[in-house]
Amino acid sequence: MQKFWKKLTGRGEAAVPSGHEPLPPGASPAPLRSKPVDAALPAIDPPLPDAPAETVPSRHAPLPNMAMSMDDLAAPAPARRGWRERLADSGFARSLTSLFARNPVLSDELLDELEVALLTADVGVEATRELIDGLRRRMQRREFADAAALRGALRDALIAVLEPVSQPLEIAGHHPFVVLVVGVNGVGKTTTIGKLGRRFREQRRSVMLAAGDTFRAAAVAQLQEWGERIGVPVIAQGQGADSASVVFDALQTATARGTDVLIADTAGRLHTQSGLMNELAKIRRVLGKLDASAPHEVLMVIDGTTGQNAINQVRQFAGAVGVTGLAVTKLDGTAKGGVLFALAREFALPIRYVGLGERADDLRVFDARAFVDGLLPQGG
Ligand SMILES: Nc1nc2c(ncn2[C@@H]2O[C@H](COP(=O)(O)OP(=O)(O)O)[C@@H](O)[C@H]2O)c(=O)[nH]1
Ligand SMILES: [Mg+2]
Repeated sequence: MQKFWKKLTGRGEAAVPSGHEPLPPGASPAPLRSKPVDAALPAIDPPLPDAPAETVPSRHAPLPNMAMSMDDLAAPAPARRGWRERLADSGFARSLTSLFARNPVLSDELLDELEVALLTADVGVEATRELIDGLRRRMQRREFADAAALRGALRDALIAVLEPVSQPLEIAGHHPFVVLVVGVNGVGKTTTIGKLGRRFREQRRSVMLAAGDTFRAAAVAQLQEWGERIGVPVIAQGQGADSASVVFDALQTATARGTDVLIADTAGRLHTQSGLMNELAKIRRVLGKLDASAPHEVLMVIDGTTGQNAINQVRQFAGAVGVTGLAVTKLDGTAKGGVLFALAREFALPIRYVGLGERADDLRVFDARAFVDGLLPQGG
């Protein structure tokens, strides 16, 4: 650790990119289109009968915590951009690219700088030590002919950490399949629900959303806006309603209508932390009254820029509601994306999805190889 801090305050700082450098010549950000996604999606659900608890939203004013308009967010990208393209701008990828460019020759400095890069990207002390010790041993045994060979070994070692947790969410065996989405405020729960709903719609599944974050009025409106965009019903009772009763109603309605997937939003912040954990536990309990196997997935959303604090968050939510899968958002542009490795090592929970941007199609099924290859410089 001492070495790490020395490096950070010394020349090792060069390994930490600003994340705000201009795009390289020739690179252009993908153009944004503002075609509403409903137009592109086939109508799947029959017209819905009026239900008392269901809010069918009309137009909403722009929502406060959204960086772009809903049209931009929900519009499909002209072409699905690759992982490498989305991750290349991330601080983690930049730091790895720069350290291999500065150290073309195999050396102890290269390994030292790599250690700093991993720690800075929040891979975590333990996971970093294991990775670096393994590489150092192999280097001492002269297994690597050059820096490219070491980079190849690093790639394999990073993939080996993530491959076991690269387990996609299978929506099968339950009808409706209930996904309870949890996580602290602002991590991207509601956005991820919108993106997920759209994904399931594209798979021609019927979807319903439950506005279980009743703490803030804007949270309900935000989910309703997504529902409107992706053409799926949203069950809501407005701000201040009992969130467990909203989710209970939603499961009853989804069951009655034969809906394939119910995705429930939840609060990320209440007046007290224990209040939040109690509320989530209560949602679990009431769902279980209708379907003993529900929820079938407790998907915890983590902000990839959070760093090591994500570990504490997962520990807390897993203890209170039994997390079964993770979605890590905002991996585009962050220097902290290494937290995936720390999470994999610490919890071995399946990583279902990653968010590589704010657009509707920027939610990807997690793929360990694509992720690692997106971080490492090309050519090895
Ligand atoms: N860059 C980026 N921003 C994201 C991503 N996912 C969500 N966001 C943004 O994070 C902010 C908070 O998201 P929100 O869904 O409201 O979080 P919630 O409080 O957990 O429901 C919004 O501005 C989202 O657009 C992502 O993968 N990448
Ligand atoms: Mg929300």
